Amino acid sequence: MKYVERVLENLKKQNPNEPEFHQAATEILTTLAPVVEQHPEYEAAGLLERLVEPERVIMFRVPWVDDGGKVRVNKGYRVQFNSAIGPYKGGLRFHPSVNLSIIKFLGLEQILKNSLTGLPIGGGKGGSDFDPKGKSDREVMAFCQSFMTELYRHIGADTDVPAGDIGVGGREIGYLFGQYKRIRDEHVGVLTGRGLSYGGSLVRTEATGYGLVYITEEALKARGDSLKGKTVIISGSGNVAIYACQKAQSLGAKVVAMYDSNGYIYDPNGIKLDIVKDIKEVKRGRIKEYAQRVSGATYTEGCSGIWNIPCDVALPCATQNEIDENSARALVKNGVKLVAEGANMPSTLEAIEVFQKNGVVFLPAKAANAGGVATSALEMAQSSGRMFWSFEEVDEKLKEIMSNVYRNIDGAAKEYGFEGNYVMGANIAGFIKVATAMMAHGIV
Ligand code: NDP
Ligand code: 2IT
Repeated sequence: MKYVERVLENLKKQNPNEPEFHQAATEILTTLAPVVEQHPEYEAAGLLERLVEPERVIMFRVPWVDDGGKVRVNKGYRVQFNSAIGPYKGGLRFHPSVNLSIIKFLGLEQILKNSLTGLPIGGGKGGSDFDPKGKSDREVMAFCQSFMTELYRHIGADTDVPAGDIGVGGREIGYLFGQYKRIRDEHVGVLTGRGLSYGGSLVRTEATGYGLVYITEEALKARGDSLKGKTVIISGSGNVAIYACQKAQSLGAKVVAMYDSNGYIYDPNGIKLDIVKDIKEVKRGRIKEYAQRVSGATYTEGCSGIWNIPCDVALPCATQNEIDENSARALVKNGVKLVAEGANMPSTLEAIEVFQKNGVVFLPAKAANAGGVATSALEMAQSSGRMFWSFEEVDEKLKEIMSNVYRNIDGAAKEYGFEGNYVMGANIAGFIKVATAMMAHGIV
């Protein structure tokens, strides 16, 4: 049996009941075969076995008191996956579906994504099964303070730097930072996505969505095309979706549909983003309200129907496995030209195959959404340098990073004989830097 197959089989045996982790590992390991065949020293050094085993997994109890005086207990996680090229870096997700499998798939993806940014950041991820939806600000604060009261001992500006992800935005980062600072008596860059008044970076809020659209435009440009005049579908209506929509619109695309976890809106005249922002960012409400406020727009209960809407470009920006094989077939049938993943692992393995077999340009998450964590690394740089860069400066760096990511994944795909296969290109290009660093460090 080949090295990658053996490692994958062992991983499944040693980590049963972790389907999302198996899925991410399968996608990554199967594409690395051509590289490890060229480098027999990797197998001798047990490199892949070490890559797929987190350096450290922290699980903890998070007790807090709700507004009714009732004691609640949630699970807290931080998976410190790989620190070969820099301190652990990756978001925290607060969502009722969070479990160890989900945090491990996100952490594994993060290692290669962070490597692709070209910046010195290792891979980590964390979170909780806490659901911020419907909670008061005081309840969210109580939860965040309790979460940080355990987490603080495991993180640090040069050790592990968490940030946001699903359910963790500016409000949560503020409460988490406040508690860290109180316990440690240190005002340092221990979290990114901080507010601008206490060490945050301009563009971090917009970065993932903007970066996604920058790399999309880059891929279209390489094909003599652009987003101008394209019909676009964006799933989700959170941080990534909103700023992807804003940038796509500013480049002349027409975004016609978005969703939240209850259902989707379709607006053939083009989404009015200020209304989505008011509903989702200001009121923390439901996207359904959009159809009541905008004439000509419709709301449909349930999410998967969104992929039946004809479009040129699809930007899944909500969550894992939101595009399955059938949804991918519907997109292809309706003539989709490009799919770029704003969310982490939004396409199933079967969906990716459908896109690739039908000539759809497919930009995988670890490349396409790397702009968020890249800008987090720029926030870290500003923190340690005690500097503050202008919006234009950060945005320019983000653009350059995304263009380099595209060039690297395109180049790696070509070099290994898989031109246009950006899953191969992204995994290989991300892996090589991490592997080189791990080999230099010896067996650790
Ligand atoms: P937000 O919490 O801001 O938004 C998440 C959006 O996705 C919401 O509209 C939410 O709907 C929807 N959603 C969440 N879970 C589901 C589900 N199970 N089914 C349908 N819809 C769902 O998160 P972000 O925008 O930050 O993150 C979105 C994706 O992007 C995630 O996959 C995340 O890992 C990834 N990502 C985020 C980065 C960042 O910088 N924030 C960076 C790179 C990737 P509702 O409002 O109903 O909950
Ligand atoms: O998935 C991701 O890359 C993020 N949620 C952002 C992580 C970060 O550290 O900015």
